[in-house]
Amino acid sequence: MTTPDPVHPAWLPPEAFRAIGSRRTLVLGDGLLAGTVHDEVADACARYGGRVRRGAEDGPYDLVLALTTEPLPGVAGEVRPDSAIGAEGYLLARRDGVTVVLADDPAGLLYGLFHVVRLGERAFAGELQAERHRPAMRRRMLDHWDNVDVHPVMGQVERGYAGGSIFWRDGAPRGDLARVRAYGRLLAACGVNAISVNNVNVRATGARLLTDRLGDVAALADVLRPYGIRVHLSVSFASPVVLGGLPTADPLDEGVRKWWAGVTERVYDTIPDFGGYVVKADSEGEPGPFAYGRDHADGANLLAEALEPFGGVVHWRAFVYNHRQDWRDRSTDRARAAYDHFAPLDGRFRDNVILQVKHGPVDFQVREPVSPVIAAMPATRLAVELQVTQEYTGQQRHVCYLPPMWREVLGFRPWGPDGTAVADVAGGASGDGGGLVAVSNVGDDPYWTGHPLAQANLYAFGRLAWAPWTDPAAILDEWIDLTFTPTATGDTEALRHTLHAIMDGSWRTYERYTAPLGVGFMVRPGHHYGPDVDGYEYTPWGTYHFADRDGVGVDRTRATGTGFTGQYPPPWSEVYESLDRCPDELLLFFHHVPYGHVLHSGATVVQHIYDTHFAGVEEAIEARRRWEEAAALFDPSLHARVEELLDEQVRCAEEWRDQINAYFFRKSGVPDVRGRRIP
Ligand code: GCV
Repeated sequence: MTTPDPVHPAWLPPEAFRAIGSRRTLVLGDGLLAGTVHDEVADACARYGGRVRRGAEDGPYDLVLALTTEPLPGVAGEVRPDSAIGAEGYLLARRDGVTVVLADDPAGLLYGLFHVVRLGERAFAGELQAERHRPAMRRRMLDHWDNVDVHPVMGQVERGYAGGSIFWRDGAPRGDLARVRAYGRLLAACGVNAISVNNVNVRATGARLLTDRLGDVAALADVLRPYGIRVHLSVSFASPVVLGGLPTADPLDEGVRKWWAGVTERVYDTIPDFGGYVVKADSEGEPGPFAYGRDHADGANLLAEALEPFGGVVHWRAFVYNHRQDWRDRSTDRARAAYDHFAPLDGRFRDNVILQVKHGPVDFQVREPVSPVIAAMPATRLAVELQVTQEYTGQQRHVCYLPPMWREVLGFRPWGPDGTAVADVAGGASGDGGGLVAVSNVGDDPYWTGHPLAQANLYAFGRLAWAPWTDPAAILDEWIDLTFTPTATGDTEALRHTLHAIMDGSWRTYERYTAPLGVGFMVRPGHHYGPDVDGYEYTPWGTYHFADRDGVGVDRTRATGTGFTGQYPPPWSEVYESLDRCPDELLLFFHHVPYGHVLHSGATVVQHIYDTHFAGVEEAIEARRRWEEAAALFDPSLHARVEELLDEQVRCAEEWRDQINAYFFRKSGVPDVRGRRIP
């Protein structure tokens, strides 16, 4: 593969700071993050000839970035608001030739600075009425599934498609803190303010990060702190036993409570702004409270109690299901599991527990309904978990711009059109909800994300966590402008056109050539890349499609199936229950239907399968053509890398098309009405 030299700057190339760097800037305010703002501007000025001052001095200035606690000179004083701007927020205005960013706290100044970076020259033109910006989610977090030791099957990064970890290598810190700092800077620029630094499947050395290897975590926290990013740690529920030598990890045992309290106190002695713990318990073999006859509220509250004196939180994952199922037992339904385990516990979690719920009821498939847990726990703080790493969406070998899917999830209204949206549940009524969390897609690859265009997913996650109602195409524009400005040829419009043509619809393209109509999981077992229709069909993991010679899909109705539809409030409990009203794209998630069933689109199920698979491949081929045609617009090594990956995408899409179409043709015996060749 072609590689850039050295690490790709992603959405913060030096040119992104040209407009600021050529101007006169005043930074007013104390504290670490205000210092970061000053240093960012100073670096830009050193490159582009502007100047920056810190502390009141005579102007004139083109840009003033100031805390509202400071005496504000000139225009900054004039635009000072009467009411609080709020945590991490900022006010942006331009008057009489001066651009002003005001914030109540230094984090707000930092986010305001990056807003000015996004605007570029536009930040210094005309007038701008004061605009207030505040994050919709207080917590905007990335989880790293980075193993500290190399796992024999999962490697250094579980479900990582961008090389090794930027934090760990072979059981030790990787030691490249400059890279970690650069990562923190990129995250701050898109609005992320927390990361957890090790895999939720906590193993060997990963577990010890909590105790004797805590210094390794502190080193990461030190370089991320100047960018407003708090560090969290995945911990093993069995830690009192495996690290502390206690005979039990029972959450109601006094010795266990004391152990967690002591360990947590030491964590905060070392890392005073530590964010908290992330826990995967009683899930896919990880230890948890069930071993002691306790439930998830008992387990989560144990850790929450230890964290509470220090303001820390526990992210307790709701990804709990039976992974030892028997396909013959049609009453056990993996989709039901999270709700069945957690909904009855609503109201029992301490205030500093955040229940982290995957956005769909199964596992990050290309299409799933929104998890019913999100609407079932009004007395619990919920975080919604997304997957930026493309485990089931092309593994960063395929272009798959995910924000259109995330935007649908965040905009979904579980209680119907007049009810609250998922984004509001995660944001919380008083702004203190659990927020948005995602599994990171970053590794030590020179482009950060393996596929250079997968950078856009990371950028967009942060932007949607800040402002969930933003149009994904507008976020893509931001990312394009920052990342590719100026273009190799100066033809920005053509470049923008090319990337929109390839990326805007790429999630739907991926859906078309992979598993149809929401049925999910037709991937190869284990690594999950490429098609294998029956790969999981008879395994214990509980991810079945039930295709036979007559039909396909999972009957999750109350009338005749697993009853999963009953986990939704109305109107969705009724919409999903009804064969007539269920949206086409989720039909096979909720219903088992004959191949001749006619969709709202007018096509039969089996014809829809054929049509979408042929169309999806055509779209992938067209994306490759567009990319080839645009060679002159991009840096040659980036262009070459994406071109190789698009070849693989087309190959893999054809493989999906042929396997899926052949499978359903052979099962159903129904020929394609258009007479195309099906192997
Ligand atoms: C970290 C899926 C993935 C696992 C992952 C798990 C989880 O099952 O395949 O690799 O484990 O989700 O979210 O915990």
